[in-house]
Amino acid sequence: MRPKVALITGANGQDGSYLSELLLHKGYIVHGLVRPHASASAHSLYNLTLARAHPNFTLHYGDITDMGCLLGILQSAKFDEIYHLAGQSHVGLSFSMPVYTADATALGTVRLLQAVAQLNLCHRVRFYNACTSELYGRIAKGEQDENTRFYPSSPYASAKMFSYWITVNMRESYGLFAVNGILFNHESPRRGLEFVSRKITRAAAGIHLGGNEILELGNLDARRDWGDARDFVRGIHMMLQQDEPEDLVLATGEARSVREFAEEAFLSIGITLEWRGEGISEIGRDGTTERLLVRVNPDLFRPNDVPWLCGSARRAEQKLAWAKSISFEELVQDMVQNDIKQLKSAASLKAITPRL
Ligand code: GDR
Repeated sequence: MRPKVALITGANGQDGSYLSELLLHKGYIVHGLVRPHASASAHSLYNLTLARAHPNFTLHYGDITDMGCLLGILQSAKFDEIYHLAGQSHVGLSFSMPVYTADATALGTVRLLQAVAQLNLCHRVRFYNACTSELYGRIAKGEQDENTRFYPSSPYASAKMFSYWITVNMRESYGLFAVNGILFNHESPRRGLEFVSRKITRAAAGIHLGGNEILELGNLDARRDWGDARDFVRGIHMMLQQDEPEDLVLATGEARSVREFAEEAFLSIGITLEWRGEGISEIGRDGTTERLLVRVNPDLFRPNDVPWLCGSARRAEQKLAWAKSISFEELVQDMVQNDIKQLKSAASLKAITPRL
């Protein structure tokens, strides 16, 4: 039987790199689309290593804002599945780059879908669109699922809203097997350092190794449903194996605050944070030494932040037999331990380099 061929846009990101590995493991031929200037970032190294080491992985340099490039890639192989993960994915940054966010995240999706339609691939390929819990926005309360009202509260969420509906629209208009995965936050040791989870675990790791940094954070009270990216990537693949396309939520059903995330990360290295308000700052101290470890920086607050997100993945559990396998505590510990390892090897590299 011919192996399945998949295209992953944004293959250099956290999800793209795990998904590349998962599909290769399942015997797929995988093509990854990566922006040329993204290739220097740490997590894209996984893909560059893959590209060099795995005969079934092909790396394409290109951009989701370039229609010609998308048409060229879609014609370069007989794709069975397209996983569209590319876009500007930082919610905070989208407030200062709304036009670019719309171009990459909203128009990027319609460009790719239009390329699929133009090449008459609607009845050949299956299409996954990476959607987000941010669609529920600032009015979200209790648990959110596939039937909860959307209220996008950032340029990022508004762009994703468009990508959500254009995906539904292509499914209904042209019979494309297209699915929106509404994924709540999902983290891992490969998470970008610009997201709060990794920012926290990296700082905790540095402090554990004797660093004297102070971790600066924005809104400590925002609550998110934090799952593990490796669990979620399994779910993404399952979504394209459904008999009929259906948009599904992946989540853990547990909401924790940024403050709780920080507490858990520091606890994993034996530090209990004690929070004390001091003017506009809130300070977390190491209970034993009274050292200042965490400070609130008002500049890191977003113009509009989503206070609460907590998902119900009951439909995905039912339909796909998907289940999370990693707990919040295990995830945080894993991230901190990986950051400790990374920092140690970076330090040993630095120590070795001058002598080489
Ligand atoms: P989010 O993730 O916006 O939920 O989007 P992020 O980790 O950026 O923020 C989570 C919450 O933490 C608060 N916060 C901070 N955030 C960052 N980045 N840096 C800080 O210093 C900081 N301090 C507090 C934020 O205000 C927010 O409330 C992620 C992305 O991966 C999206 O692409 C994806 O769609 C959603 O998750 C699901």
